Amino acid sequence: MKRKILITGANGQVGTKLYESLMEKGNCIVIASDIGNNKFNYPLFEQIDVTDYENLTDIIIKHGVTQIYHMAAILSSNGEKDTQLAWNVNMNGLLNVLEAARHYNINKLFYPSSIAVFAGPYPDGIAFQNTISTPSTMYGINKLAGENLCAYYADKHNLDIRSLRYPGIIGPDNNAGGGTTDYAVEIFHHAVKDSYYNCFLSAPTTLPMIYIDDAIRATLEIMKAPKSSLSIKTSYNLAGVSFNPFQLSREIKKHIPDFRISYFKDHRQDIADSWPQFIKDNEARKDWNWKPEFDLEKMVGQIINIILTNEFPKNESA
Ligand code: VAH
Repeated sequence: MKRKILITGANGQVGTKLYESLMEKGNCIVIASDIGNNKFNYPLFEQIDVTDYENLTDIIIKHGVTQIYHMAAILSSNGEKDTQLAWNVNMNGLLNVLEAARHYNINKLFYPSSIAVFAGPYPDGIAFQNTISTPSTMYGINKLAGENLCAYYADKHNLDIRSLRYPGIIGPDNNAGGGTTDYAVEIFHHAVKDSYYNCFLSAPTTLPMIYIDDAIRATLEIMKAPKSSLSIKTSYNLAGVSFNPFQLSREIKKHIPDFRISYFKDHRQDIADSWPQFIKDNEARKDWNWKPEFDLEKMVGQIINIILTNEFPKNESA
């Protein structure tokens, strides 16, 4: 029988790409959902507010959902602007998804965590899988609590829940929103359009990042991995490539020589300063053979090429 997959937050940066990749893989029916409207004209779409349990379960029953990728969240920057909203969506929304999973036989669930669960400073800026974390943003607190809530439900209710601590996700679609790492998405569209970008983080702010194709592949790989091979019950560290705005701008200049960048820090600098610069993902590499394919040079080349050839389908202008 075909898997019936529900994606919450399908209008988001990761949700849109996840939908495409699942459809490409085939042999499944994918229901896109979001609190917003069907802005990407998904063939199968439902408007879901994950904080509304009845709304969520009505859709799960209607479509006979068997798997959920729970991507709906309020990210780090927006979470600091409205902590009540962040708690409600990130915690009550997750609780609703977990309760629905146990009551409606969802046989596999993906929960996106984040390197935001860490708050340094760390020796050499490195966070390991079991580094003690005391997150200093509402989003990071939510994601760390969410990891443990998922582990609790997996244990108490025999749910199969897989989770990754995503770094900052970078791709050609200009639809990142509300995050601290959004600069590394916006910069490309400004570079192509104006050859100039005013960055809200300082030049040397190194953060763990990952190209969206790597992030999606990691997601599908961990969902496919044999459960017996997974030793981490909360969420796996995932590393792509770490870089800072200066290094990114230097790589962009190889493609757009007259590109200029200026730096004007805003509230997101404090958030970025609380995060590690580097992630060790040894457990992901050991348990399910994770390995990133995109370094900074390959990532920048691919993104600029896609933007210049206008292949990106889901963008407002920069
Ligand atoms: C954010 N893009 O900036 C997200 C991510 C590690 C960063 O969690 O909030």
